[in-house]
Amino acid sequence: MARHLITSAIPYINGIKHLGNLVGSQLPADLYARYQRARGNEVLFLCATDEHGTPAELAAAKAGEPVADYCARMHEVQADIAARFGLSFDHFGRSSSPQNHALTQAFAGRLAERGLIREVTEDQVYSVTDGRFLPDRYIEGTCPNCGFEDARGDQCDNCTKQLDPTDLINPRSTISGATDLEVRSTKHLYLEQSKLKGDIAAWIDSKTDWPVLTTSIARKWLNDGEGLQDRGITRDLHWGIPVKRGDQDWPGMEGKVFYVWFDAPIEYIACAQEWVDAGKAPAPGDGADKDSLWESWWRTDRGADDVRYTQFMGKDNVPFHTLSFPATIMGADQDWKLVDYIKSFNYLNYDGGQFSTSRGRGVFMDQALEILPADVWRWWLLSHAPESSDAEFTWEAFQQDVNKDLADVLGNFVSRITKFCRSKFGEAVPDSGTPGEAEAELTQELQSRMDAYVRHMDAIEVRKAAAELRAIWVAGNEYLQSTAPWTTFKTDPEQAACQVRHGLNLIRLYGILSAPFIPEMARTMRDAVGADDEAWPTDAAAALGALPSGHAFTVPENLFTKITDDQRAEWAARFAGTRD
Ligand code: B3M
Ligand code: ZN
Repeated sequence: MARHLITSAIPYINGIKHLGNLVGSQLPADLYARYQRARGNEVLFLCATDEHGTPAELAAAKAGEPVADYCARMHEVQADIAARFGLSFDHFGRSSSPQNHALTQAFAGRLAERGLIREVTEDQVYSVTDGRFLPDRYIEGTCPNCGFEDARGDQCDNCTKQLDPTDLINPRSTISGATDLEVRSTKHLYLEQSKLKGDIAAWIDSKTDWPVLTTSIARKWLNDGEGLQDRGITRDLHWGIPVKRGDQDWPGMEGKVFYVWFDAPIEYIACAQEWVDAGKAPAPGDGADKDSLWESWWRTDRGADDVRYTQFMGKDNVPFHTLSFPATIMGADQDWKLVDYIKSFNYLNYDGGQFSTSRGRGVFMDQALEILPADVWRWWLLSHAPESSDAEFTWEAFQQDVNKDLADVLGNFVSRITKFCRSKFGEAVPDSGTPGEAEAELTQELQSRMDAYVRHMDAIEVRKAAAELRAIWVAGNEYLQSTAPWTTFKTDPEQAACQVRHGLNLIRLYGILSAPFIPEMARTMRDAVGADDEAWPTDAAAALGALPSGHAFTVPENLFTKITDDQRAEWAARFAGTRD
C-alpha cells in the first residue's frame, strides 16, 4: 500500500470560488484522492481556507463584521459548498488555526536561527484616518504621467506606467477615501531566498517528470532578470499571525503580522495537525504519540520518507509553490517533506471572456449547485480540464457534452439494460447463454482501455483519463447496440440473457471506474446492481463475470435528465452579468 499526501491550493476566505478556480485545484485534487483511495492506497487529502491578508480584512469590513467572525462564518460556507461538490477532504482546515500560528512562528524562528532572515527598514504610506499602513494597491491618486485620476499606487491602469505610491498626485486611501496620508518608516523581516537559489534550481532541475507548465514557470522566476529575490515576510496589518520567533517576542516587530503568502503554505502542514486534533486520524499504534500521526506524513525522519506528496494549483500559484515554500522548507533544514509532484493548470475562461470574481462574471460554486447536481459539473469540468492550454466554458458546449456523455451514452445504457432485463427476465441477473465473439471483443477492448485509464490516472492526465472513461462507456453502448438483446430475444432468449448479464456487469464496472469523476452517479449505478465490493477492477474478464446469476438488481432513477435549450438560454442570461 502506497501513501499519498495530497493538497489543493487553499482558497481565499473572501467570497465563493468560481468554476474556473474549482477546476484548477480542488476538483482535480479530489479526483486524484478518490482514485488513490479506490486503488487501496492510504491517502491524506487536505485543504483549508486561506484567511489572512488585506482582502479578508476589507471583505469583513464591507460585511460589517469583526474579521474573526467573518472568517469563521465564511469558512463554514466554503466547507458546506465543498462537501456538496463531493470534495472528499480528510480535513478542511483554517490558516488562522492555533496550530498554524505556532508552526508559522516556529518556522520564522528557525529560519532566523539559520541566518536566513534580515531586518529591513522601509518607507511606507500610513493613513492617519484608517490607523494603518496602506498596501500600494489601496492607494489611488492622479497619475503623474497621464493625468488619469484613478491610478493605483503600484500602476496606472490608463497608461500602464509602473508607479510608487509617493509618485501619485493627491493620493487617497481606497479604504476610507482619507487624504491625510503620510510616509512613515517601518521595519520588516526579509527571508533571504537568494541564498537558496542554487539549491532550489538544482531541485527544480531534478524534476524531469513534472508538467512543463510547472517547471517553465519556476524557471522563468528563477532565471529571468530579477531572479530569486529576498522577500518581505511581514506586514503592518492587524489581522494575521503575530510576528514571533518561535514562542518568543521579536523585538521591533510588535503589532506586525506575517505576510499571508508566508503562512498559507505552512497551513498544509498545520492542517495535518488540525486533522489529528479534530480526532479524525486513526488511533496511534502502541507507544506512538499523537504528534507521530501527522509527522509521519510530513517529517522524513519520522516516517514520511515513503509518502508521495502531490500538490494541485492554478498556474498563478506556481511561483509560491516551486520557489517560496520550498525555500521555507529547505531553509529550515529540519527534514520536512518537500513536494514530489506539482500538478498545475491553465485558466478556464467563461463564454468569450474571463471568469471574474470582482465583476461576478461566470458561474460560482454555490450557483452551480442551485441549477444542476455536482456530478454534471464535475464531469464537464474535469473532462475539459485546462491542462495543456486555457480552456473555455460555453453553455452550448456544456449542454451538448453533458447531454451526450451522461444521458445519451451512460444514462441510456443503464436504463435500457435494467429495464429490458426486468421486463424479460425479472429483477435478477439471468443465468444462461454462452459468451461468443462479441463478448470476447468487448472484453479485449475493455481490458486495453481499463489499462490506459489507470495509466492516465496514475500520471494525473485528467483529460486523457476522462476520454478513456468515456470510451469505456461507449464500448458498452456499442456492445448493446450491436448485439441488440431485444432482437436476439425473439429468436434466442438464452443468448439474449447472456448479453443482458454482460450489460448488468458493465453497470457494476462503470459504478467503480467512474466514481472518482462522478461519485454520486457511480453510487447510483453500484446500488442499482447491488454491488458492495468496490475493489478496483483490473481484469476485464473477471469484472464481466462478477455478478453471480440470480443476483438481484433494481432499475435506478434516470442518472441524468438532459439540459433543455430553454434552460441553457435562461442560464446563459442569468450568469452573464453581475452577481448580487
Ligand atoms: N489562496 C490563492 C488562491 O486561492 C491562494 C492560494 C494559497 S495556496 C497556499 O488561488
Ligand atoms: Zn497614467
